[in-house]
Amino acid sequence: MEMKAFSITDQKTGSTARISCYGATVISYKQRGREILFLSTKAKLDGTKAIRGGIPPVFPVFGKATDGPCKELPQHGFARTSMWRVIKQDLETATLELTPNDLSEEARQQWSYDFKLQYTVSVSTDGLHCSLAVENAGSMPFEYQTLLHTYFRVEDIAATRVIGLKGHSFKDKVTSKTAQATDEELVCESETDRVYIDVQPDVQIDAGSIDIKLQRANLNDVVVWNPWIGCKNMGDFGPEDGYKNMICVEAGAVSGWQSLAPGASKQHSQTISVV
Ligand code: TA6
Repeated sequence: MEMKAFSITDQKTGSTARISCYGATVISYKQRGREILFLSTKAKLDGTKAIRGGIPPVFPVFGKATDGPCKELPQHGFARTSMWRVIKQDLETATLELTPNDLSEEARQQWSYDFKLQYTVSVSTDGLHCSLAVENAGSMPFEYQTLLHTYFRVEDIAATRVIGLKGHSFKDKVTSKTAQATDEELVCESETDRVYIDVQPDVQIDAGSIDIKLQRANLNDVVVWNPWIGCKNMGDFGPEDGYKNMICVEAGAVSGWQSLAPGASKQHSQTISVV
């Protein structure tokens, strides 16, 4: 059974976003009727697995930690696989909340800090705005990583260019090497999985008939991922050649750790607009 989901609509442009409470995942963003996000045809929307597509938020760890306080957690943490509560909603904006009480017993044991996450999604003439506020609600300091794992829908991956990464160093998770981006633009031509570090605030995705601008605040890193033909081996990835029609360009704070003292909070956000 599909988990609870709801839509918000920009009253001026008619742009809409649909959000699943499971994983606070934006599963669709239509700007002037055109779908901007990729959602796998085999995505599980029933709460049995993180949603493959849209914008699953990653917290408190990016990838799989091999040591430290996140080491018991599954890849990408628990935010994308927990049921969030809607605490505020109007026509154009919604805020969802997650606290330890909302977590599974297992997740609570794996990461036992006291926290409050508030995730606000809004649609406006500026685009789709997603903002995550992280609060330390406990008496122990903690560290975390976070990322908005955005799957963009593109017409043709071969004609898709990511612009704005030149000059930045990146960790290549395919080759396990670190390098400096020397090209003006990145075109995926095989499996791509790179973490660009400390990138200037705006990157652009030129995808043929559509240009997307991704603006970030307090999400200094940019991850670019395309599984290429490897997507055939992913049980929830469809269609089989769907890698040709998607690119993940993910705004994150993932190359280091964010520290939060008791009572402190931080805000991380991105705006997606079609230019
Ligand atoms: O953000 C890129 C990445 O971490 C890749 O390494 C890749 O495996 C991907 O996310 C998908 O991860 P998932 O856990 O959703 O299968």
